[in-house]
Amino acid sequence: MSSSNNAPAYVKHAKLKAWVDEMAALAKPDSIYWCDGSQEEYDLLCAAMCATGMMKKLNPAKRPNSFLALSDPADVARVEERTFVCSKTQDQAGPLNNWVDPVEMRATMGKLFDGCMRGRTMYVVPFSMGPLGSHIAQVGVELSDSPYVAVSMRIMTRMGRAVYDVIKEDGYFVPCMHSVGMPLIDAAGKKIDDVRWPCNNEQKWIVHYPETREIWSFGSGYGGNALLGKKCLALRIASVMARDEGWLAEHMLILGVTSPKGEKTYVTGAFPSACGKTNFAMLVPPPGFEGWKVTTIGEDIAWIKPHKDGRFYAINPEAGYFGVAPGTNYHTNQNCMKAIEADTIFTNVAETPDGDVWWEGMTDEPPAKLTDWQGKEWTPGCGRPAAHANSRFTVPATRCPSLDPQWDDPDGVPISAFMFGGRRSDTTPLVAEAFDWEDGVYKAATLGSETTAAIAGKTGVVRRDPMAMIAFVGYNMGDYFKHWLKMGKAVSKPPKIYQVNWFRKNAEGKFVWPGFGDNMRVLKWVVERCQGTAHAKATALGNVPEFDDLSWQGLEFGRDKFSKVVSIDQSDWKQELAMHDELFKKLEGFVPQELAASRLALQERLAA
Ligand code: O2Y
Ligand code: MN
Repeated sequence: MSSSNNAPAYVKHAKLKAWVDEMAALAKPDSIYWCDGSQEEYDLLCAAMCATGMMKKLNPAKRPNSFLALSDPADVARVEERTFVCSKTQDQAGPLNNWVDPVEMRATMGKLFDGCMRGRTMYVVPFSMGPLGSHIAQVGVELSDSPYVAVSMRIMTRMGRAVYDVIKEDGYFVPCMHSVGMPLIDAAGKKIDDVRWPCNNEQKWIVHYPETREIWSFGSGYGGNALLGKKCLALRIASVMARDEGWLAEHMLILGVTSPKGEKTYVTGAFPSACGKTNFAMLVPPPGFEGWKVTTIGEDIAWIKPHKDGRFYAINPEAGYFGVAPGTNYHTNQNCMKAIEADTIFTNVAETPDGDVWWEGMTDEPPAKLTDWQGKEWTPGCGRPAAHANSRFTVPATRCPSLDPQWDDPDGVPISAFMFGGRRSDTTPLVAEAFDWEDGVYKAATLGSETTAAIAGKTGVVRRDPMAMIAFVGYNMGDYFKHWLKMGKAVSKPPKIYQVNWFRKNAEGKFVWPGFGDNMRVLKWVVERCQGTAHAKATALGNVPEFDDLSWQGLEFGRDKFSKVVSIDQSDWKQELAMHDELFKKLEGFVPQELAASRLALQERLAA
């Protein structure tokens, strides 16, 4: 095994090299490869994976410079039940996180990682979450025995040699240790044959140590479990940094809206899974909105800091998109479809006979024949989905036609509004503006969304997902609410807070609101509210638009339909408040009293 004295001369960070040595001594890889992030390196790693069968090059005439990877059928999504926040005490992790004593967890990890990279290469992957050198950015270094992780990190983060110029000799970095958990040589020295997608289906552990800001991930090579810059660093560990340092690390898209007059307004949006977050981030304004433009800063995560001008400024810590393929098409998300026309790694989608990709919802008619996400022959009507419901594309942000010119600005962009949206067939209106910061935090904290079959196997069950962060807060959710309340006072001009719901249904079970590009009608109203030019009516739930407050050019949507998407039903809200109470019960002893007061005020407004 090599030691990190094979580190390139440009790596001057002694502590980093010592850590790499220590981890290599534990995991015992055959070799260590220091990623420089170059195009040549990316091409070589992809070619090597094509040679082993881990990836397949797609037809360059159809999908230039793009690849398809098919995972193990049991390694297809984040594993929330195997995700741990190992703070010193269980109360620090809170009732909504899995917790194991860090001393016990370190012993478990030590055993699992001992020799887990035998026969493999350990890749040293330096990355920056956020523009290189930005005061809002953070550096991480991931050690991984997966070349798929190395190339994906190059797309998803600012990965490579320039990161060492940021941390120089002793700069801070978050250590991220990852193994697929399948050595190629066993403890007795016997060789084990590799497989197309190595992983460990007996042992999967996604572990965070918030006090020491470390991440250890074992057993999975997929997405959020393995690309440790994303959910592990940019949300769970960053949420702890943000609490300690006075900022916000949020599961939010960031978009810019330019009006025909050229005024630019940035808003963020937090949405649980299956609420069309990527589509909203890349929205194309509908006919009738000529002169309006929506641009994308990010589609998943926002780091938001108070700025000296009294506003919050946000960056997207990522540099690429790891989006869900099924349902994406030129109608639902034209910008995204254009982005993934080239330079994309697809995972677990189906392959067409001519070497292109396909997934459910990509076209009205499925192709006559495909190879499905498990490599089996597929025909329409065969009874199986062609692509996995959580199949993904990994694509550089720079390919997105709606990319905002300031997406890479190290200072971030000023935020005027925070939008929180769930998928609700009833109860919550199309849009409601919070009366004040506390009311907004209450709305965000009690955010609920209905499950979909693709996500949960069961449709229509409302799950509470505070701030869309239930799976991503690296500490106690009650303390996170307190932090949010405090952050409202950290700036003199806090953003307005909105609750939105694109998914109201009528008595026949059909969606009433057209959604997609037509969400622009709500977005325009939000922007105009921020500018102080739009009217609203006060209701028990907040300030809502009246019919004439929204622009209806290009859409036939009468007052009748409008009243259906904004109506407030007393009995629905009785149930809703009871569900809020269930969440607060789970967090008993940790919920800030301001939220209890907001709960009471809401009940009184509803009764009035
Ligand atoms: O299943 C995974 O590993 C990915 S989950 C994911 C990916 C991109 C953006 N958001 C999410 C999420 O779960 O919120
Ligand atoms: Mn997400």
